[in-house]
Amino acid sequence: MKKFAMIAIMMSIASFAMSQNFWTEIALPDSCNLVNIDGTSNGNLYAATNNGLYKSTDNGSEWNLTGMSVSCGNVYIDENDVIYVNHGNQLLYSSDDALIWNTIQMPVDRGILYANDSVIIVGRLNWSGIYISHDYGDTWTHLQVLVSGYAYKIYDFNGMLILCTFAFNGEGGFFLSYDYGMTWEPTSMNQVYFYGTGAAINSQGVIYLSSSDVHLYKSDDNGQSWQPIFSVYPGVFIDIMITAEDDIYGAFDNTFLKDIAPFGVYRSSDNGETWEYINSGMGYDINISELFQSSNGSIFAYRDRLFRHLPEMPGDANGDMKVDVNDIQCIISFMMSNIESIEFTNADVNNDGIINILDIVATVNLIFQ
Ligand SMILES: [Ca+2]
Ligand SMILES: [Ca+2]
Repeated sequence: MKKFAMIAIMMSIASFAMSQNFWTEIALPDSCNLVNIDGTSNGNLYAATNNGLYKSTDNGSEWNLTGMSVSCGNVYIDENDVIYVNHGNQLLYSSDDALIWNTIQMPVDRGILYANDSVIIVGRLNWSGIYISHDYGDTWTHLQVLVSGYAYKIYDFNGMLILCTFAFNGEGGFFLSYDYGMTWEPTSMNQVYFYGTGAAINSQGVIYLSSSDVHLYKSDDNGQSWQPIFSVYPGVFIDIMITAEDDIYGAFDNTFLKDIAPFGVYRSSDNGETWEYINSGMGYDINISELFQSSNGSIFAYRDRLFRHLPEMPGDANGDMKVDVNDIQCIISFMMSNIESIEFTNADVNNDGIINILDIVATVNLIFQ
């Protein structure tokens, strides 16, 4: 207690001012190469890496290795919170938050694209077709919907599946399925040397597609017709995401080198007509290939490095979406060393642009409110 009082006195004369950043970088576990992140409806996050599957229960601030300690191709979590991870030609799944795992033999050494109650589709980054099973892997059907492209991602928008494929010496683009993957039909965006990279749907049911073309495409009739959006478009988005407020986020990396705009994240608040570069806290020319929004509304952007943007919660200095004693510890660490990452806007509880002892007092008040 005496020590704490000393620290408090020291800190009362020191304070740290900083402008508000949109992004906070999150440290990944040592020597991990991140493949992708997905989350369950309770807010837990899972990261597939070369070292295994990591879990975060505090909104990404800390990651711990699960029992799945083999290299993971990618992680996919379905709408029933069943977690799927692939390792070689094994597909492993858990229905209890990654405690117990079951094994499915896949017909290919490739990642998972899609799962729901009765359907599993595998063959991510596989150019000889995708495979579908209705019996948890006892039997597989080979769907040669794309003989010259890489299947990259599948999105499910109210029962319409969108398959994004990368051209591979041939045709790439988007395929649609209205029967949960049994049959697929090409769209008007299927061409040679064409990459379908991402899809997202807004609150009005309008679907947006990102591609290697110079435009986004959108459909307001559930995929029956598509219109290019001729916008001041900064580059080729490798992923897009739409928030509940209908802000569109685009991830831009150096996969397509014809682009000259800075790499990173862009945002449009006018349905894709104009875009702004969202890089504060991230820097310039950071390659971002994936965007993800957790069930509590936090936005994550990553490729080699992981960044997070939080919904505001005054007092939540460490960004775990709770206000407790750990946030006071976080503010103290930040003030003492100025090294610990901090959610500045949340930590600046009294909103005066600096982090000091007054914010610790205000945080204590929030905890005991
Ligand atoms: Ca917190
Ligand atoms: Ca303050």
